[in-house]
Amino acid sequence: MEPKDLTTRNKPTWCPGCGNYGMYEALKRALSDLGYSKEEFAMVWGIGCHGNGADFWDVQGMHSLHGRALPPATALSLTRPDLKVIVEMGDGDGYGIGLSHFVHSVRRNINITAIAHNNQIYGLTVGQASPTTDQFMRTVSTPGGVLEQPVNPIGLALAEQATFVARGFAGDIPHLTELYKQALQHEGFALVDVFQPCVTFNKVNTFKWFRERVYKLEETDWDPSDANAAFELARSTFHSLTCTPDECRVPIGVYYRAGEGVPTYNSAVEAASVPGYKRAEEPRDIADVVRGLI
Ligand SMILES: Cc1ncc(C[n+]2csc(CCOP(=O)(O)OP(=O)(O)O)c2C)c(N)n1
Ligand code: SF4
Ligand SMILES: [Mg+2]
Repeated sequence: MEPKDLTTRNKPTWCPGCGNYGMYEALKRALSDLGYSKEEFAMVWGIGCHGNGADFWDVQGMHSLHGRALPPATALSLTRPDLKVIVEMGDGDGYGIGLSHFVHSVRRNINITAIAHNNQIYGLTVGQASPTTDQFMRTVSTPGGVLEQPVNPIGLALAEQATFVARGFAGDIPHLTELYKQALQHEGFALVDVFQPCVTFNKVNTFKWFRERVYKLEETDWDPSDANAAFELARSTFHSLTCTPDECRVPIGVYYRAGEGVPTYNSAVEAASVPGYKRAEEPRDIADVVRGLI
């Protein structure tokens, strides 16, 4: 399967220069490089500009509701363990209305690769503040500037014992491709939060803004097996609206990868492999249970 085999005849409707192009190109390359066939994976999208990718990908899957990509993906992951399930979500979608699904999916360690198109704005609905918009940024919904601090998705995932957490940048397709490959090979919940500049509605966090600030963790002495260090990194490198390239550096790469053997929700459902878990001997009729209660 070549990257071009994953493309429908529909012409993408994204704005010229949108970060979604780079993100989807990287994912196509990653799937092709790993030798997937179309029968071996499925994709679930939320609603947003990122979600319009559903029209441009020739794959099996589902274009779900705003904020609700993870629940149907969870069902798919549990009922079709033979599939690699990939979720594409937006920052408004996955970290706003869908935040609880995100947190619970992480703590369950459900076997899903979740990719966040983090453009720090509501793109599709024309430029309102999202949960990851920089504090004090003016948007159409926050004319005086955003008052509250943004959600920190990397920190949040790590606080919930995530087993794979990475961050990418849509402006570096080869690097992002490698991150996707690692995430897709991970057994359990893998988060790849990707800075995806929205060239139309986010005039602050632009390609240039990120190019001046990103650096690659693997080019440092970073140890991705240290969850506490990853959490500290997520907190200390949280960028703000006004920080200069000297003041804030933005790490991209794998923040944390757990060692092998952490049970997934999928393996728990399969029982036995989780110490201490005991499956009910016989399935009980729900009517009997209710009768026992009254
Ligand atoms: C339940 C529900 N609430 C609100 C909307 C309207 N809506 C559609 S997309 C969107 C925000 C999109 O922002 P984001 O998730 O960041 O995606 P982007 O467009 O930036 O890729 C909203 C509020 C909706 N479709 N459904
Ligand atoms: S509005 Fe922003 S996120 Fe949406 S297609 Fe245009 S540039 Fe991309
Ligand atoms: Mg967005």
